[in-house]
Amino acid sequence: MAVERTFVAIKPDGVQRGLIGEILGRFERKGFRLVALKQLIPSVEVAEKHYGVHSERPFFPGLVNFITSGPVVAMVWEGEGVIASARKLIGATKPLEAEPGTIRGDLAVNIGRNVIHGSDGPETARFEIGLWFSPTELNDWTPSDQVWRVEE
Ligand code: DAT
Ligand code: MG
Repeated sequence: MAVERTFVAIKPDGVQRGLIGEILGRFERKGFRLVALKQLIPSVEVAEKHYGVHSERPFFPGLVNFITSGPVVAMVWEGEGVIASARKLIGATKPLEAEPGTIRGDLAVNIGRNVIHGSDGPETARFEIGLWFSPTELNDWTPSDQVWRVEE
């Protein structure tokens, strides 16, 4: 399985509800590597590009309004198969359909307040990492205990 990078963001509801530590901890404990992290209030321009595929949907204006309403914690996580695995950790888009044990399954009830975003594939991951981060914000590093997570 290839080492990949994915874009993950804790949405304003997750930040406001004090869930940053809880969510970061789940990715850390799983064994993925944090290669970028920042808190920002996204511009409307970034939000509209980020959710561009949904621009014709009726919920789009509300979604952009919500995502720009306060601080977001933007991250890039790295690891084997991290793109699909992060989506599993996050759970289904509708929190009431998300399995217990997933972030949305454990921590959310409403589709419009589902706490977290994760890229849905390799193309999206590349696009979203480039949209939210400059290359100099991404840190290449190897955790000192990596040998206990990954077979060489
Ligand atoms: P995901 O965030 O799981 O990738 P998505 O890409 O289909 O889901 O939609 C992006 C976000 O838009 C989603 O997290 C919440 C919001 N959204 C999606 N469908 C919606 C709907 N029917 N009503 C309100 N918000 C919706
Ligand atoms: Mg999506």
